[in-house]
Parts: sequence; structure tokens; C-alpha cells
Amino acid sequence: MFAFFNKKDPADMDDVQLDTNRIPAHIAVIMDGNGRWAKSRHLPRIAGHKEGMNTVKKITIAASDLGVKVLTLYAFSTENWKRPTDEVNYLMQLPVSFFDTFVPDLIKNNVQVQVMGYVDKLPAATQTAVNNAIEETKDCDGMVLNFALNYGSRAEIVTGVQKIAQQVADGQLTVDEIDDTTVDAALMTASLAPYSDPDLLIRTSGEERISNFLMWQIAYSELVFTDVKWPDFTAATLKACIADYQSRDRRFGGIADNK
Ligand code: V0D
Repeated sequence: MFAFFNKKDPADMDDVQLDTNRIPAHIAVIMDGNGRWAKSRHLPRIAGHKEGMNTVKKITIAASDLGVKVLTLYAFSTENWKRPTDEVNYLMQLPVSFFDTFVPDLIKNNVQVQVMGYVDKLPAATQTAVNNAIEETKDCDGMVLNFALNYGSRAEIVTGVQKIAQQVADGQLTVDEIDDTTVDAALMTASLAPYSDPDLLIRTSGEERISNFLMWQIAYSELVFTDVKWPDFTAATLKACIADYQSRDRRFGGIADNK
């Protein structure tokens, strides 16, 4: 039976030694498995989301302590509206509860909150909590905690293409001037520069797909998949994922310079 355990999971490693000079500057996380975590405990899905928010707090501090510059968390996708109304309503008050309980800790740790996505489509109370978190942490110049809220990568790219087309129509840009930099600047990650692109993308809970997250930005990211469900994810799991990242040879389309 042990032959089935041949796939190595970064989370299987115990506390690991990290190269502190090669901490990924931008880590993005698809926080999957909250519902599954709850189901396995015979709890309602919202109990998983509640525990998931506690994990967000712990991992934010752990990432900040490790010297990460940007932590992007996929909190709500443009597809998540298809979930039951009760669950969507519960999710929408999580930023309120996060703001009420966690902003002092963010400030203490010098963490700045940013948000990307179609925030104007969220309920007013959610928008207020998000805007308050952004406002109260705007002078923090440590790690950026960037929530993807009502975000989808294709929608982001469509909006970006519209912006660029408008610049051309207005005569601010010619067609042949459009390049990588133009596209970068038109996407929702532009404000994260020079860390717009994640170095490491982590997806929890065993699924190995991108699900419409940061498709332009992860062109050269290292992808780490772990079976650990988001509510069970700890600082040790994060370190194990970073150790996996550090074990890889990043080439950006070129060849290794150490071979
Ligand atoms: C549920 C697990 C923090 C994944 C984490 C509205 C899904 C907990 C926030 C949050 C969610 C967002 C913006 C902000 C402050 C906090 C959050 C949602 C879901 C969707 F400014 N956790 N969290 N937002 N979950």
C-alpha cells in the first residue's frame, strides 16, 4: 500500500531549514479545502470558512516574519456567487470580522492591506470593512497582504484589454507600443510592482489546477500543491512549501547558470 504514497507532498516534511536569502518575494495562495475540512468533522461549511480565516491571520504573521514582501490570498472568486446564499452571506461578513479583530495586529506587524478584484460589486458593509482595513494600514510599509476578492483572471484581462484599447482610441498609445509592460500596467497587480508576479503559487487541499487565478502573472511562478486543507495549514506547512520552492532551479525560459 505504501507504493501509493510515492507523490511527495511538501507538507510531509518536518520543520525545515530555509535559505533566508531566497525567500520568495511574492507568494500567492489558493486557499482550498475549507468545506472539505468542515465536512470531515461533520460541521457546516461555514465552520470551515471561520477556521480558514484564523489560518489567514496565522499565515499573514508567519509570512511577514519570514520577510515575504507580498502575500496574495484568493478569498472569493467571480464564480463563488454560485454557492448557496447562506454561504455567500457568511463569506461576505468575514472581512467585517477580520477588520474588527485583526487590524491592530496588522499595524503592529507593519502589514499593509490591499485588495484586487471587482470590490464595487460586494455588499456595502463588506466594502466598508475592506476600505477601512486599507485606510488604517496605508502607512504600514512592511509586507503587503493582498486579498483577491470577487476576482477572476479572465475578467481582469478583459478589463485590462479594454483599458489599453481606450488609451489607443484616445491617442495616448499606438498599437505597436503595446508590450509586456503595457499589459502589466493594465492589470490589477500593477500596484504591487516590483513584485507584481508571484514567485511561488501554493494551492492547498489536493487540487492541481489554476482556477482562473493570476493567469498572466504566474507565467514563470513555481507551483506547489499540497494535500493539506487550508484550515490545517500552519507556519510549518508554509516553510515546507518555501523549502520545495528553494529546491527548484528557476530558469525563466533560459538555461541554468550553475550547470
Ligand atoms: C473564506 C479561507 C479574510 C477562504 C479564508 C469575502 C475563504 C477565509 C478575508 C478578508 C475569507 C478579505 C478582505 C479584507 C479582509 C479580510 C476574507 C473572504 C473570505 C471573502 F479586507 N478571510 N476571508 N474574505 N475566507
